[in-house]
Amino acid sequence: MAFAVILVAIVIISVLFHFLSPWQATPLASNWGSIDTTITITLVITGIFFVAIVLFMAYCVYKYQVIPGRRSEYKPENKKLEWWLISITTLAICGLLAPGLVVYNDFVHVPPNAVEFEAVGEQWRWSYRLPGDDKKFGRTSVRLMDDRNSFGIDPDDKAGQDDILVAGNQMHLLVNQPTKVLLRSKDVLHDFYVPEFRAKMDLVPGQVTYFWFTPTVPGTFDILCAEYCGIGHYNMRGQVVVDKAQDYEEWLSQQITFADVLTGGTVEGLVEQGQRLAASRGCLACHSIDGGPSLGPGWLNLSGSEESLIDGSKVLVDADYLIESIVDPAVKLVAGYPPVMVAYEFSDEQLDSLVAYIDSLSSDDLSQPSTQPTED
Ligand SMILES: [Cu+2]
Repeated sequence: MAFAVILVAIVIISVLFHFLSPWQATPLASNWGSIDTTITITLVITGIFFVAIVLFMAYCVYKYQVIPGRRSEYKPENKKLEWWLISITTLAICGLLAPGLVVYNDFVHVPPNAVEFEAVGEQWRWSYRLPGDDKKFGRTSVRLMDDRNSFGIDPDDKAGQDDILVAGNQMHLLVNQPTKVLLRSKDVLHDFYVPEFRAKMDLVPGQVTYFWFTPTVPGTFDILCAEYCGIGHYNMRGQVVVDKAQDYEEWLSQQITFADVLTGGTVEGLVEQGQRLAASRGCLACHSIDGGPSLGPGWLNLSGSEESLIDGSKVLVDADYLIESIVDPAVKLVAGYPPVMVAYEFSDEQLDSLVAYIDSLSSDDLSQPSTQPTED
């Protein structure tokens, strides 16, 4: 009897939790209301089955409890009951599968007026490319990837010259513009997910995957990696900023093309070089620059401070210490952080630029005024 009561209580609490829970989906900001409908259909069908099966169990536990002297009946087959069960289950499974197939068909059939952008994932950051005026992406190859060409664009392909390479982890999109996103991974499986758009797709090394959506609400939305991809996975965040036309054009005019990068048209100082390097080599996945929590020591006001090491000693953070920590991170381990950083290989010039960038994030550093990263 007690077990039957517990089963009924589980049903009541589950249903109440579903309706009263504060963890509901965020407001929809794309055209994919049909994905919400599919999820609702799935929840209703599985919900009805859950309630019916658990209540039936409770009924049986109560009705058929052990009574001395009562014997169970032997009924090897019940054709009528079997047909009922097969029919209802078949209908329910069709109801679960069919709407998903219809919506997925829409999801991968891109409308002809869609514009394209590319999102590239790697441990543990996002970067983005636009096709430029010719609306065609340049060819890419993993063999061509290096610090200056992190997308691996073929310099001999004319279509790649005007490709726009977005600096930083923020991508801007035009509101109400159907948009196709092409996805590439440089290392392991990742997954591009913007919860407000309801849309997500895996990034598979060696393949280009895609889907489309129309952002319908201006604003800033987080891009999450929704496929576990290593220790920095939780921090693999990007942002989509959905702009109205004027803001979008203004942002677009500030971006650089692949040709600019090739010709060194954007002459950058040591700090800017370090900032680009830190972003392109994934340093910022584990080192915050805004004082927020991170997997490794944050870089805000790091230079000139004192760090406590795991052996209890202290060390002054200067250029020598920073360089040593980059090329041989196991030598001096800072207390309170897991020893997960691997050794990095950089040229002397690159190391100097990284140190200059870290220095520039310290407020008492007077030699590099106004070089804070302009992230908004
Ligand atoms: Cu990832």
